[in-house]
Amino acid sequence: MNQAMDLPLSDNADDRTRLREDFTHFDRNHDDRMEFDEFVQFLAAQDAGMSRQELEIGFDEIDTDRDGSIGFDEFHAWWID
Ligand SMILES: [Ca+2]
Ligand SMILES: [Ca+2]
Repeated sequence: MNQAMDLPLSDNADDRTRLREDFTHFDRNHDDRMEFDEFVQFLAAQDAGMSRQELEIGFDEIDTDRDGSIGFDEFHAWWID
Protein backbone atom coordinates (compact mmCIF):
# COMPACT_ATOMS: atom_id res chain seq x y z
CA MET A 1 0.00 0.00 0.00
CA ASN A 2 1.59 3.29 -1.01
CA GLN A 3 1.03 6.79 0.30
CA ALA A 4 -0.87 7.95 -2.76
CA MET A 5 -3.74 5.64 -1.77
CA ASP A 6 -4.14 7.47 1.53
CA LEU A 7 -6.47 10.17 0.23
CA PRO A 8 -9.04 12.03 2.31
CA LEU A 9 -12.38 10.25 2.22
CA SER A 10 -15.08 11.87 0.16
CA ASP A 11 -18.49 10.51 -0.80
CA ASN A 12 -16.92 9.30 -4.02
CA ALA A 13 -14.20 7.48 -2.12
CA ASP A 14 -16.86 5.85 0.06
CA ASP A 15 -18.72 4.68 -3.04
CA ARG A 16 -15.53 3.35 -4.53
CA THR A 17 -14.69 1.52 -1.31
CA ARG A 18 -18.14 -0.04 -1.17
CA LEU A 19 -17.92 -1.04 -4.82
CA ARG A 20 -14.48 -2.49 -4.21
CA GLU A 21 -15.98 -4.66 -1.45
CA ASP A 22 -18.70 -5.88 -3.81
CA PHE A 23 -16.14 -6.57 -6.48
CA THR A 24 -13.98 -8.57 -4.08
CA HIS A 25 -17.01 -10.44 -2.75
CA PHE A 26 -18.10 -11.57 -6.21
CA ASP A 27 -14.57 -12.33 -7.37
CA ARG A 28 -15.02 -15.93 -6.31
CA ASN A 29 -11.70 -17.23 -7.54
CA HIS A 30 -9.81 -14.23 -6.08
CA ASP A 31 -7.89 -13.37 -9.23
CA ASP A 32 -8.89 -9.68 -8.92
CA ARG A 33 -10.88 -9.96 -12.16
CA MET A 34 -14.59 -10.38 -12.66
CA GLU A 35 -15.18 -13.08 -15.23
CA PHE A 36 -18.50 -13.49 -16.98
CA ASP A 37 -19.95 -16.02 -14.54
CA GLU A 38 -18.94 -13.82 -11.60
CA PHE A 39 -20.52 -10.82 -13.32
CA VAL A 40 -23.74 -12.82 -13.76
CA GLN A 41 -23.76 -13.58 -10.03
CA PHE A 42 -23.16 -9.92 -9.22
CA LEU A 43 -26.06 -8.70 -11.34
CA ALA A 44 -28.33 -11.48 -10.08
CA ALA A 45 -27.62 -10.18 -6.57
CA GLN A 46 -28.58 -6.66 -7.73
CA ASP A 47 -31.86 -8.13 -9.02
CA ALA A 48 -31.09 -6.66 -12.43
CA GLY A 49 -33.43 -9.09 -14.19
CA MET A 50 -31.34 -9.19 -17.36
CA SER A 51 -31.51 -11.92 -19.98
CA ARG A 52 -28.44 -13.97 -20.85
CA GLN A 53 -28.11 -12.01 -24.08
CA GLU A 54 -28.33 -8.67 -22.26
CA LEU A 55 -25.71 -9.87 -19.80
CA GLU A 56 -23.35 -10.82 -22.61
CA ILE A 57 -23.81 -7.45 -24.30
CA GLY A 58 -23.32 -5.63 -21.01
CA PHE A 59 -20.21 -7.62 -20.21
CA ASP A 60 -18.69 -6.79 -23.61
CA GLU A 61 -19.41 -3.10 -23.05
CA ILE A 62 -17.76 -3.05 -19.65
CA ASP A 63 -14.73 -5.04 -20.80
CA THR A 64 -13.26 -2.06 -22.64
CA ASP A 65 -9.77 -3.56 -23.07
CA ARG A 66 -11.28 -6.80 -24.42
CA ASP A 67 -9.25 -9.19 -22.31
CA GLY A 68 -12.33 -11.28 -21.49
CA SER A 69 -12.67 -10.22 -17.86
CA ILE A 70 -13.59 -7.07 -15.96
CA GLY A 71 -10.91 -5.37 -13.91
CA PHE A 72 -11.92 -3.14 -11.02
CA ASP A 73 -11.20 0.03 -13.00
CA GLU A 74 -13.52 -1.14 -15.79
CA PHE A 75 -16.14 -2.13 -13.24
CA HIS A 76 -15.90 1.20 -11.43
CA ALA A 77 -16.01 3.22 -14.67
CA TRP A 78 -19.17 1.36 -15.67
CA TRP A 79 -20.80 1.69 -12.25
CA ILE A 80 -20.37 5.48 -12.01
CA ASP A 81 -21.48 6.03 -15.62
CA1 LIG B 1 -12.43 -13.67 -10.75
CA1 LIG C 1 -11.00 -6.09 -19.26
